[in-house]
Amino acid sequence: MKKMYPSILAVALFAVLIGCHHEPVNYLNETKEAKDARMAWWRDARFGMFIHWGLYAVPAGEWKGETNHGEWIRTTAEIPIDEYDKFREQFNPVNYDAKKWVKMAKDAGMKYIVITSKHHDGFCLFDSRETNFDVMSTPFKRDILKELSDACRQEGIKMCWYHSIMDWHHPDYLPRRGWETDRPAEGADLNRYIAHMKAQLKELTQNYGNIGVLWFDGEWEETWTHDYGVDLYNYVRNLQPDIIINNRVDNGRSGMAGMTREGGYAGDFGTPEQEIPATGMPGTDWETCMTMNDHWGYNKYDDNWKSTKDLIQKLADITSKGGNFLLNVGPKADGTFPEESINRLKEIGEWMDKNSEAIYETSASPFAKLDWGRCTQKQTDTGTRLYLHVFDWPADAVLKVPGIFNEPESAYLMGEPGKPLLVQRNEDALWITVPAAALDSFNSVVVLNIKGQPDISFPPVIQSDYRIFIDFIEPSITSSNSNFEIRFTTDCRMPSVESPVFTNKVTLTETTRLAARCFRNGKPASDSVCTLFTKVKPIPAVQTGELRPGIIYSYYEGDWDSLPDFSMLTAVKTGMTSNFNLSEKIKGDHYGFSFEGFIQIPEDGIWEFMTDSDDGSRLYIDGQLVADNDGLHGMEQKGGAIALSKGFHKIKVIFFEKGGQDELKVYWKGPGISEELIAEKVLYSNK
Ligand code: FHN
Repeated sequence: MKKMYPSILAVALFAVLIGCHHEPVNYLNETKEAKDARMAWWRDARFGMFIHWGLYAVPAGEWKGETNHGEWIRTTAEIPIDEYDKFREQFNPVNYDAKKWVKMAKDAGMKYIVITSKHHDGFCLFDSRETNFDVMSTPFKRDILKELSDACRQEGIKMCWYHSIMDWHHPDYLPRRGWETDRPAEGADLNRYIAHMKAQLKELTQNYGNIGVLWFDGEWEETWTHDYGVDLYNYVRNLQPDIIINNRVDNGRSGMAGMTREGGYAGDFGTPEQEIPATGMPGTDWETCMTMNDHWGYNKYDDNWKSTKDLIQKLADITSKGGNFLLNVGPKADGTFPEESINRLKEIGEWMDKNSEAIYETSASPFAKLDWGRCTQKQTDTGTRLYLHVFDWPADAVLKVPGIFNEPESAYLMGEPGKPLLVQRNEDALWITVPAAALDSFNSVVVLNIKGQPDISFPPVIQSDYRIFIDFIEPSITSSNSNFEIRFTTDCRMPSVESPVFTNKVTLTETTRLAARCFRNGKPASDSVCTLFTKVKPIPAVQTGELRPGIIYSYYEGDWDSLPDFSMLTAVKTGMTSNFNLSEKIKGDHYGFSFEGFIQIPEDGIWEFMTDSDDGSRLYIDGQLVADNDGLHGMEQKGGAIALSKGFHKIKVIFFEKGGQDELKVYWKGPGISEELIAEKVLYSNK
């Protein structure tokens, strides 16, 4: 039988196929060097534009008379899917001009744009082969993301996508919304949805040129697992190896604080939302995303706009902590930005035109805290350039930079290197003589060049469990430099070389304003720090009348972004419950509780109470607010302390849930009790 040899074409095709097939790479094993190279442009950029745009711009926040909706309107207004889909017929942004959008971002000093390719509602702003629920099924019939990515490429702006894992439209996504009786989940297959999502992500990373960041969101529902997260991270990286992916691809994010928990979760940077971390986090990449008003998607009634001054100072604050700032615009249904957004972008751009050197390619401040503003820094050939962002211009025209031991090389106002400012050493500080009037009403940058790497000493840290005490309190005072001597005063005056030395404790028996400062070789070596400790009397136990186990709950329903005044609302139902739990809820979102009763305090002392909740909560003892954990957020714990006498005290906890995960835990801690959930056995009511 004739030996059949494959044609050369067949062999070549086979070779190509073999050559194209490569084992997927597990990028979680990426080296630090490789990640640093990939993240470099993003770390240098510091400032980007977030854009939330979609069908929700059509109702613009309003539905049946309610006007506080945003991009969540399909859920917050419980709009049945067929009714929501009708917005497609009205989506015709005839004034959309991608080049204008990109120019506004670029002129504002933004280096990248992250736009919602698909938000939770499932509508796609791009021409997707995988669905008809996209812009091509609207009267507009143009691929919005194609036009935007082309404009970005022309202007040297990085194009990035926000893509929601949670999808309220695709029949295979699970879970359904609690209120969605019109969409049974029978037959839904989450893995089939994930295959659909991956197919769209392939379109988004293959059809629109190089994409800078994939900004995932909607990862918090119980169906989205760590395994799915790691798989999706690697899937996208294998599509475009140099892409950057946020930590919402996986489920390791710690609520709205946004950082990634320990445990090998995927994601290249943390995503604090609507908040800025209190301090920098060396070695951690993070980006704060924030709205200009109170909504991500356009709401025509929302006029609670942040001022340009506030936004510029937030940019400096974030950059001084080593983070990026992703500032949001919610375009209108006609394709234009709200005027208020345009104006703020323009004013930010005017500031950036003069000061962007103090933002781009900078690293975090070497100082712990500066009373008058912030600091960013860059390395120079001979040392370090410090950019001093002065929010509060010194009335005496002397800018005091504390705790710095470097020799100054020069100082000048940003943009005026030819006009040197006088720099003098005064103990641990460098004093810079500046003009009487601030350079900029929002944020004036003074440049200080110093020799070598920053040699900064932080003020001491005054520590104690509480700031209140009954009989006495013994705060500790520590310094980051063990060679320093710590001296203190008890009236908040700046400690001097004559002040007493702190050895291992100081006992306070009266209300005291404790100040501390570091000294080196008998000379001041840092700024000072001052903390108030207050002597208090325990609140006497209350008269309760006859008690029985359990507390009273009142259950409410409504759409809130923060805790309402439940006393002004009518409860859907009330009753007795054994503890602070949500078991009596009727709906899965848009509800709230008020719990009231008495707690039995076993002995006199300082008692700490904490709530850990998603969304907001507050705790009161005898009518006094002790734990304030209000707001829209993931699980977050906040607490406070109060002095109580042994016996019964009133306790009240209020809680609200808007949407997504919901949970409430209430803890206490006190003499003989380490932090634990408040047990049923100490809760009573007299009704
Ligand atoms: O639910 C979304 C919300 O609509 C918005 O997209 C923000 C922006 O990061 N992320 C989620 C809320 O945390």
